[in-house]
Amino acid sequence: MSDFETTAAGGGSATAASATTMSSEPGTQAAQLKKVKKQKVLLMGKSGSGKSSMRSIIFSNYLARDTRRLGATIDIDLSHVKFLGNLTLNLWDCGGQEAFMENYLSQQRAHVFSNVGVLIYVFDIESRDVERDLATYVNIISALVQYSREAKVFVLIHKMDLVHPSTREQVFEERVSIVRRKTAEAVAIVRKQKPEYPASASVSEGSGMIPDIDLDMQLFATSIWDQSLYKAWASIIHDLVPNLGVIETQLASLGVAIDADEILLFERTSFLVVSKWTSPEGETNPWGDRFERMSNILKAWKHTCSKFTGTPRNAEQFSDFEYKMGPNFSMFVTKFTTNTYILVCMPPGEARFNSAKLNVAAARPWFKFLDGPVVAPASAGGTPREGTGSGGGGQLHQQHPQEYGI
Ligand SMILES: Nc1nc2c(ncn2[C@@H]2O[C@H](COP(=O)(O)OP(=O)(O)OP(=O)(O)O)[C@@H](O)[C@H]2O)c(=O)[nH]1
Ligand SMILES: [Mg+2]
Repeated sequence: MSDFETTAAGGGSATAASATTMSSEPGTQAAQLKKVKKQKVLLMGKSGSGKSSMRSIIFSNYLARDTRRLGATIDIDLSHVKFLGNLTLNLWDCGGQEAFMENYLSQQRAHVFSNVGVLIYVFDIESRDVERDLATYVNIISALVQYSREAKVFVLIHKMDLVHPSTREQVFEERVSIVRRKTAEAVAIVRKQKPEYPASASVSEGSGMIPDIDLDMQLFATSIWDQSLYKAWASIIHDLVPNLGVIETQLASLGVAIDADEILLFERTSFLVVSKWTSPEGETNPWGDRFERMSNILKAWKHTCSKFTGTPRNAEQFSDFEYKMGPNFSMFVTKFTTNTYILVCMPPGEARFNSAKLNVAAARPWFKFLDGPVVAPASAGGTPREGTGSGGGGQLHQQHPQEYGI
């Protein structure tokens, strides 16, 4: 088993009640919940740009400072990361030394670039040879477009901690426009070689404008030394998670039922945010980066627990975390399903808090599908909010706002 293989495999014994209750087309949804998705994820970029560091922090509980001890990756380091119960990421961490890169682009071209779901390309912002880095990037994108036209591309402008905070935004924006331009060039090269590809692109070379290319691409500024890493990786996994619509609908039902301001669902090993729900009141929160901050804080908390208990970092370090901020707000984080933790943030009030905790526990069976493919669809019941589900779920504990004494 790979060093990076997590142990979050789901039990697979869930009932389908949770999913079927919320759908207007229960048959379609139940079929969806049975699927196990595998995704080939390529992690590429120059040697020393920080690929293995990120992977180790996100999926293997490394501390940022531990990454200094990582050696250069030789050829391709392949790992299978189980994410929730029904998604496996086949992570190809491709060593970035020049000889390896040339090999991926020549002898191993079809092997490396076929059936790719996601390409994560990492640029070291401190690199001294930007032109060369960009030339390699163009070659990689050309190979990707040639073999996996549907792949999504995430470009990480990495080691941003090395740029002075006052110029970070500007440096990032400049790099974004260069990378977009180079991407358009790469796509144009492939189109020239393969004229059968539809020419929906209007490639505006040299303009610095965002060219209209049919390549799904997002760019992020990242650093292993802050929460930016979690923002980028949460976006990467977000689109890959199966049954996202079901998760979102059910989180919303739960949030409304317990009068929460916000609910976040985390994957238990990486602490990446899988899904979230925010009430209209919660939307007024001015801290736009609070999601990735919470991932970072909870991961650090987990490491602290490990340090003080002397238990391995990979072990499950806590099951409950409560924080009551006087008259401002209350929150708790609790183990939810086998593969997830849930965070609930709400207005203050002891009764409201206790009731929410009970209701979250009662709602667990409706989210069992997060732990593995659903095996036997059960008959449709009520929604978690209605508390009438027949899939082994408990009743939600209903309380009206006035009962909370607010
Ligand atoms: N300052 C800073 N250093 C980083 C960051 N990310 C990684 N590093 C450092 O960069 C060095 C190289 O990181 P690796 O993750 O081994 O690089 P790699 O891309 O996997 O390199 P190859 O395996 O050779 O392709 C390590 O010493 C890391 O500690 C970052 O965000 N900021
Ligand atoms: Mg490496």
